[in-house]
Amino acid sequence: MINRRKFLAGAAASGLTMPFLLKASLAAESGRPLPIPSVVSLDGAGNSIDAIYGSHSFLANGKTRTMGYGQDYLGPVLRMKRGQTSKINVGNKTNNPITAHWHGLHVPGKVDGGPQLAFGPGETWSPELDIDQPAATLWYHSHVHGQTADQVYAGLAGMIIIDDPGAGSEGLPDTYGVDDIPLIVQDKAFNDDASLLYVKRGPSLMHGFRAEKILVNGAIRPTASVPSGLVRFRLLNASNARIYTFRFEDNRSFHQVASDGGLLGAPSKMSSLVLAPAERAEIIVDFSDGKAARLVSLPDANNPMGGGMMGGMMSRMMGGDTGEPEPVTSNDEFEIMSFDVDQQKQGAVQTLPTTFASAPKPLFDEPVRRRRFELNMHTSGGGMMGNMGINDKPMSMERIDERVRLGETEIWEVFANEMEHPFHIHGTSFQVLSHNGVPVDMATTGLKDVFLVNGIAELLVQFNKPADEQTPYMYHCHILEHEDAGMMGQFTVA
Ligand SMILES: [Cu+2]
Repeated sequence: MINRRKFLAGAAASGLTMPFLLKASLAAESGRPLPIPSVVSLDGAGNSIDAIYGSHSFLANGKTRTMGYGQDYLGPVLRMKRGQTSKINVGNKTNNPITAHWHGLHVPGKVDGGPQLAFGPGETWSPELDIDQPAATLWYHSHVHGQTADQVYAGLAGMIIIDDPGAGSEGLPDTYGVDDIPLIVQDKAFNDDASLLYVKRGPSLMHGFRAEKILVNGAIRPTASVPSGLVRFRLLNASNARIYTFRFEDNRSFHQVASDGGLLGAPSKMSSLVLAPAERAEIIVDFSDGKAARLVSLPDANNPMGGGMMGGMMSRMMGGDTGEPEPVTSNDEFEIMSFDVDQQKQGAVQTLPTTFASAPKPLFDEPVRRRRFELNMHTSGGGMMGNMGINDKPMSMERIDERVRLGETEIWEVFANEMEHPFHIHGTSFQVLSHNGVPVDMATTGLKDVFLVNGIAELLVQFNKPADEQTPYMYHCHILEHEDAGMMGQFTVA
């Protein structure tokens, strides 16, 4: 079988893509030092971040108009402490409604930042967030219905770190920016004038928008300098649609220590890691051998039209598709970023802990109910290019789809056919019971708030915070083009 990657490589060799000179000049964009986002600790009052338009230098030859929370592109890392109330004022200095949704945070619907909480230009939203969950890596992003994909792509997103003062560091590297490093991974495309290229039609609507340039913390394929020893990376897939399959080019193993909802009970050894949009994973990588390393990813084959040459050709014929990142390995993997080891800097942690006592435990009761969610690429009544939806209904801001009882445990069955969909639920963390009938081990998966469904997944859920009809929670596909096209529903908790 000729796969799409090889077809594209062939096309490049025959001169069908961009001219060589342009390509050579673009190479200078990569290899810049990894930017480390600034940190805002929300442990007092008076913290403000405004959503703004910015101008950001992604490329060597021009500035790009972007959006950000309090900065040109993306936002600061927000640190919140378990047991405290985080207060923040989010201003809107853009020309459109925005929100700030705290993805993964267990807070009531009225402060969750979902689509019903959109606020207009010139307005300020000041939620108070009671932090009541284990240490974890979360994120925040705008969530305006129909505009989420555009606004997140432009830069309205950032990382959240929940600290648990009662649990301490658990023996893990925890010096921010030194051996505890956020990695916000995204893909982008640019027009010739350096403006962001974004399309939401054709294949970029059907499989989600994927692009050829890989950014980490807002820099194209950067290089990080790391100490000799164990380094913790907080990986966040903040891409609109791309699913990554990460691996180190030298095949070194690493350990996953945390998932969406916080620490695993023990480190889980692996040599590759799949991360769907909105998922997080904390991994520990051993750099004590002093060797430089490169993080790569397999191409994303999640495509309703199937992979292979026909899929690629169909995509091109329909328009609205962009290029794929340039492969750098014989497996067609592309580069995410690289790492140099600073031998002068000895890492603070040299030995991996064996267990994590503060890892969240599943605290679910016997499930009292099952609900079924079928993710639809087309809903009936909408014609050939009809809206996407869930249970044959496109998202409506005027309709409450489900009513859940506070504190009751349920099983949610999520069905995804045609392609894989990362299913996200607001307001809680859930346990994955099974995927296509095969039990899923929580020891390796952890508590989740996004799960990449390919077939049938059973999720054990319980909601312990309320959400009323005015400010319901959402469940939705986190391929943002699908979400905006209607693959989302609203539910109350009371
Ligand atoms: Cu989807």
